[in-house]
Amino acid sequence: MFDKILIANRGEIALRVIRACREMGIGSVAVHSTADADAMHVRMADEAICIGPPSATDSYLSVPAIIAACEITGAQAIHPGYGFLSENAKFVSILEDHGITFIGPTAEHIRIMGDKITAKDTMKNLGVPCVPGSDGGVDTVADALAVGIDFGYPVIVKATAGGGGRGMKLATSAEDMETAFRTARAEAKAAFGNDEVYIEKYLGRPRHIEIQVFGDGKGRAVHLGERDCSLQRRHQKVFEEAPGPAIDATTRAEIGRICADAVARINYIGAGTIEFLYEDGEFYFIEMNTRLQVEHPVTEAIFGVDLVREQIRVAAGLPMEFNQDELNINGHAIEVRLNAEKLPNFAPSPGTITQYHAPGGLGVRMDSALYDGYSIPPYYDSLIGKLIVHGRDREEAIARLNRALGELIVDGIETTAPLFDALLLEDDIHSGDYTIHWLEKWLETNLQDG
Ligand code: MV4
Repeated sequence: MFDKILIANRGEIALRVIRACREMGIGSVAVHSTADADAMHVRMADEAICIGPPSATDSYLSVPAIIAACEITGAQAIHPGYGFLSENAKFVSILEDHGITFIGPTAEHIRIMGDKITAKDTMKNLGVPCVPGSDGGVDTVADALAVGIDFGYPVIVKATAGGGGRGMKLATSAEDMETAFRTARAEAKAAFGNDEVYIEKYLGRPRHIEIQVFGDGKGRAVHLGERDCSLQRRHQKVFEEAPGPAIDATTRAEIGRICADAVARINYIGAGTIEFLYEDGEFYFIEMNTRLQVEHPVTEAIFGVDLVREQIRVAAGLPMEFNQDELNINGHAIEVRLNAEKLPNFAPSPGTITQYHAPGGLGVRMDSALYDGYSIPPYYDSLIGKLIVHGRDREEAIARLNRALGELIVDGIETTAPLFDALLLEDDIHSGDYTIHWLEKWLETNLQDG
């Protein structure tokens, strides 16, 4: 096992990894920008090193600075958290050259899943159901129009280098296609330096269901069920739950098995998430994320596993601590994301926290790096905390969420907490009856969202 792990991240996820290290008797090294000198992850880690100025490009994304920090502190492994360098294949191969272990998948797996055409082709060949559409990339308007005829409109043109909603264009009819195709290509070229696009049948009212998988890198893999992350605003998730209100045990076992088998066959190592659109009882693969996700705690809550601990174990060559038949769901969990943003327009709201009180009690987990007097810097993501509740069933989880939101105090800045108070008044939230479009529609009518 490693003696010391460097955490190449900040905020709540850095604390999450430091906590796992401490429970495992592993030393932790925080890295930070000059803007984060007073951040909680710096205080909580065993050691801390300043790696650069406020701009993430020159600090949390600086590969030379992070490798130097490993060499100075003697850290043998790096946990990347999410975002920043977590899905950067180049970074992973550079670490290999330096004899530093990356706590995550191989550079090759990151590369495969980072290119959405290759990812889809790989998953299709592994028996994972995919959205009907073009066979690989589409190079010309004529080919795009042919795909439109084959699959029927509407279709969606997606950048292979995109993902997470970046670089997509809808074509509702053949008349739309040329513009959608050319715009998608031009935007992809500008945003990613890669203009390759592919085309899919557009699904009109799906849910976003993602399957948590975990591999040991040696041909064994399990699934930990699904999360329903349909409640999103501008491709940012705001409310996530597990299990999914629309998924029954048989359906879960079936898609879970397909996903676990697929990642086992490629010797995938560590945590991964296979994203699907789910409509009319069918799953359609869209993307795979090769990292620990923000919303991983809802899965941890219902399965009673520590995903970060397991990531560290398999990275050190140890086996996973569970088999598929030991993984049973206990109850229901919900996560809401607290952002330093002002409603109704979700404008960034950095500033100094004059008072912070985290909710507690049975079935409540607050993952946050806030503290009284902390100044939220304006340079990074606006996520300031995740409130995760767990109950014996969905109804109890919702009651607990309502109760915990009542205990939460974050003064000095604006947060998205009031959004959740309002959502909990909605019948559709109580019944679990929502698709990927529910939240945006609700915001239009309820928050005069811009
Ligand atoms: C789609 C789709 C409908 N049909 N693909 C957006 C993010 C990216 N991961 C995939 N996305 C979508 N792909 C087909 N063939 C609708 C979306 C989509 C979406 C997906 C998940 C969660 C929220 C969303 C919001 C708008 C569009």
